[in-house]
Amino acid sequence: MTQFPKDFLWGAASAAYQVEGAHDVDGKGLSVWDVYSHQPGTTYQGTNGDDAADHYHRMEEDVALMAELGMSSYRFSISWARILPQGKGEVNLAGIDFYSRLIDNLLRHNIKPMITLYHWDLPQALQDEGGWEARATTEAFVEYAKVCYQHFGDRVDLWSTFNETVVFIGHGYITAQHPPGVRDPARGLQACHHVFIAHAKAVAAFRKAKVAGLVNQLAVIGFVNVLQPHTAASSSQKDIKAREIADAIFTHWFYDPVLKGQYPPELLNMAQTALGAPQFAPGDEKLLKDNICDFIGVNYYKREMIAANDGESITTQNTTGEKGSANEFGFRDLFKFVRNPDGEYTDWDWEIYPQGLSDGIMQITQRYGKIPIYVTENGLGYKDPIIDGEIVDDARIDYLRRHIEATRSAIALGADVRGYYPWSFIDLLSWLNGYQKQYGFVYVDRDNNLNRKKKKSFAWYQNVIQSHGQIL
Ligand code: BGP
Repeated sequence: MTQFPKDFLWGAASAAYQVEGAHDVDGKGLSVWDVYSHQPGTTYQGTNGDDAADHYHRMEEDVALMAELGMSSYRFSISWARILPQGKGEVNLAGIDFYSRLIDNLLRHNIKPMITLYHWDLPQALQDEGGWEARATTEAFVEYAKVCYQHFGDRVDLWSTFNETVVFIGHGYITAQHPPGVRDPARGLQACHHVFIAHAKAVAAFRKAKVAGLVNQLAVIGFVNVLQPHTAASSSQKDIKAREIADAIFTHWFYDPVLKGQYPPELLNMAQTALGAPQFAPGDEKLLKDNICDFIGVNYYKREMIAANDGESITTQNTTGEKGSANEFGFRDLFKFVRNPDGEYTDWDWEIYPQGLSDGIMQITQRYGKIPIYVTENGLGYKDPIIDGEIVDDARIDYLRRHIEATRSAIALGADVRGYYPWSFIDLLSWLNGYQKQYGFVYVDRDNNLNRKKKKSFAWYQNVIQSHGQIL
């Protein structure tokens, strides 16, 4: 049986807005999520991240739990507005201090930090100036990235710029479920282009700064995408064609610019003809071409079944009332997302399909060559049963076990997978689903002072890590 490589990282992931809380203390500026989640009707029962898991104040306790778990890496995001309250200009030293202490604590326990610079929490001050639609935001992002390189670059080897552009742009500008809550695909495509430009500029600045990481190895910088493999619902030509279109829109559009340095040409042409966007500024092509990133992070939760749409109108809303299905993304003439009649689904209607993780990794490896890949998120959103005071999350153990096996299969097939980060280390805020959708190895008692308690999966993952994947 294939072994995990010797240096394979066993991690877990989180994001600032979902875990930190302390949304307005110690000089932090407001982010778009701080503002948006306070508007009526935007989130599940009005939940927000004001307190989240209060990781900001309990960081040392949390890192001690990570160490007990045996994690060799921790993926977290930096809150831009904690570092630069207005998005640019004045630096908030209390924010620098928090992340600096976090990094030092991790290193003390031999846990490699992996930083995500942007996990959706744009400073509101920049949104007020146009957000990602404004070209100037790309410059503000580079300014912010450079502050992070300067303060943390001597200790952090693994960096990524953006998390899941398809989600924050798709929901921000097409389904209107994330800030800025717009329904306008042309504006979305322009905003999306600026994200790729901001990424390319931040990669250029990273290389120019020769960010060293620990012991003067050159640190690396990547990009994190959703990995959502598509399967044709039947072997009919029209479903196969529909699947190809879904791949081009949801996968190639988001991976090609950072791994090939260009958009898929046919799709770019279609978008520019139909919507007049994205518009390029002089030099953009070269910027993308010159700044291919070092690795790709993939977040995998589910696959999607695709069929040709024969003109019927589709509305989907799952049992929990969560909206945001990809069917709402506005490509109804081209294809539709269908349920797998034989599929295994979560309470939120996400298909559990471990093979999709290995298939997706192999699709990337085939399209872009053998690039380093990290599985930067993977996990089960679940209402964990509490039996006699114990959190018995067997379903999570089963989900993770099968997906770690799928990761191993991809390695056996020749992919260069270097780490696996379950979502999440701790129960945290689900953007649109509040605190009822749990993901962590560590439970947070929301009725009792946010106290931490280890779940059954904690001991299980501890064994997985200790045995380097042997006990699966
Ligand atoms: C990913 C995000 C994470 C996390 C996860 C689970 O798309 O990068 O931040 O939220 O999805 O999603 P949800 O909370 O909607 O279940």
